[in-house]
This record gives sequence, structure tokens and C-alpha cells, in this order.
Amino acid sequence: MSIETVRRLIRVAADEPGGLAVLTGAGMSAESGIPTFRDAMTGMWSKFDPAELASEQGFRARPQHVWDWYAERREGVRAALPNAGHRALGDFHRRHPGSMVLITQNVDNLHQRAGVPGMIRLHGDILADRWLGPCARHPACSPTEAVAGRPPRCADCGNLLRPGVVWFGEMLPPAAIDAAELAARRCRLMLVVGTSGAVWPAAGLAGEARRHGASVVIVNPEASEIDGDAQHLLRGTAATLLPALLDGL
Ligand code: BV8
Repeated sequence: MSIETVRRLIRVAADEPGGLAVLTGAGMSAESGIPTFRDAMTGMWSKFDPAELASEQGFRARPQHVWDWYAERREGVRAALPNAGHRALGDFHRRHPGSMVLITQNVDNLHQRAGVPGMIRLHGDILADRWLGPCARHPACSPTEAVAGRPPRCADCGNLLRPGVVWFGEMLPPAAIDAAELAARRCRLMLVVGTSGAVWPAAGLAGEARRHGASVVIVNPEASEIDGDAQHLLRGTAATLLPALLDGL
């Protein structure tokens, strides 16, 4: 399918509230220098399985090791800048308020920094912290009680701080996955950008949109596990194809 044909689909979808749903994955931030999730397992982390590091079990087994992995990734997110793909989405959102619902699997903040404030964040926020478990002595540990460390812990009860992301084996925030499924059912067009389609339940959203009559277009330089859910595959990168698809509409 040509760029012009997809632009026509976007033009029609943009005419109604929620007409365009955009689902992004780690490939969206690759051109901002943030390794994709699978690539994030390169370098010193290459010998670890993501599910081992990005899980409560992995954190409880080796809190300092997992905390350091997140600290390194947080540094990368803070140093990164939104790329042309993020900016194209932010500019489109400004030109067509209400037409686009952005659903992201990403835990970075690049979509917000490119001007898309109210998006659906399926997997949480890498820059946020939360307590690992309930407080042993009070209704909740106070953030001011956190004693510096790797990871910080509650001075009062020893509870550990953990990154505010959704780990493998953890439920997604119900409000987020419900809103994402509603957006998939309502949209006329879903653009799926930079995801391998390997992680569920996010990977089910393109099929949900397709089953409810939407056109589904995948933007990815490589094949993904959900290519079968799309009518159209655009082989290319987010920073190249999103401006070509959205600018000027
Ligand atoms: C849950 C936060 C209930 C942490 C993340 C059904 C079937 C099978 C398994 C399951 C299932 N349901 C649940 C599971 C288990 C599991 C799962 O999906 N496992 C997979 C591995 C098989 N899911 C869960 O545990 C979820 N919870 O369902 O709870 C439950 C629990 C247990 C069992 C049953 C039910 C929670 C999942 C959330 C995990 N947390 N992130 C952190 O970041 O540290 S997910 C993590 O992986 C990232 O957030 C990221 O989003 C995701 C990886 O996916 P992608 O975004 O697609 O990234 P990836 O690197 O894989 O691909 C990048 C793509 O970009 C590639 O295609 C590449 O070609 C492309 N690309 C590269 N460069 C560019 C580009 N594209 C465009 N432009 C470029 N320049």
C-alpha cells in the first residue's frame, strides 16, 4: 500500500473523535537512541532474559542488579530527545485534537515531551518509583522515609522502592487496558508503530481493531508477530514514515 493511500485513510479517520488509534512500541524510540526492549538486552545485560530482569521475581532475587539496570535505562531516557516520529504525532494531535488516541507500550516519556499529553500508558513509567509491597507498619510507607540505596528502602519498615513499570507476570492497570481495548474497537484506522507484537495483552489490540472493522497499518522496518492482523505493512522506521504519513494533514 502506498503512503498516499494511507494518508487518505488517516484523513478520513481524523474526521471523527477517536477515529485514529496509534499503538507504539519500543521501535518508536529507537531513533532517539533508546535501545528497543530486545536490543536493551545487549552489552552487560545481554546474558539476561528480559523477563528475569523485568519481573518482581527477578527484582526480589537480585534487587541491586535489577535496580542498576533501571538506573542505566533511566539515564538513557533522560538524555534522549523525541525524534521526528514523536514530533509528527505531537503535531498531528495539536492539529486534530480528539481525533487520535495514542496507546503506548513504552515506559519512556518521549511522546509527552513531543506534545501528546493524554495517552494510554500500558506498561507504566520508568521514571516513576513505587513501593514493592505493602508497608509492614503503616497504611503506606512515606516517600520521605526512603533511605538512599540501590534500591532505596523505607527507613521504618525496610520496604523496597521499585520502578513504576508493569513487570512480566503483573496485570496491566485495568483502566489502561480497558481504555486501549475501547479505542481499538472504536477506531476506523489503527497505526501500529515499532512493536514486535511479542508482548501480551498489548499485542492483541491490532487484532481487536481489525475484528471491529478498522483498517490496520503496521509501520516497522522488519516483520512482526502481528503482521497477520494488518491489511497493510509499511516497511520503514518511525522517524521516516510518520512524518511522511502525518505532516500536512
Ligand atoms: C499480563 C515494562 C496477566 C518493563 C514491559 C498471552 C500469550 C503469551 C504470553 C502471555 C499472554 N498473556 C500474558 C503473557 C505473559 C507476558 C507476555 O506477553 N510474555 C511474552 C514475552 C510471551 N505478559 C505479561 O506478563 C503482561 N501481564 O498479561 O498479566 C498474565 C500474567 C502472566 C501470565 C498470563 C497472564 C505484562 C507485560 C508487560 C511487561 N512489561 N515493559 C520494562 O520496560 O522494563 S513490556 C516490554 O516489552 C516493553 O515495555 C516493550 O513494550 C515490550 C517489548 O515489546 P516492543 O515494544 O514490541 O519492543 P521490541 O523490542 O520487542 O520490538 C521492537 C520493534 O521495533 C521490533 O519489531 C523492531 O523491528 C522495531 N523497530 C526497531 N527500530 C525501529 C522499529 N520500528 C520503527 N522504527 C524504528 N526505528
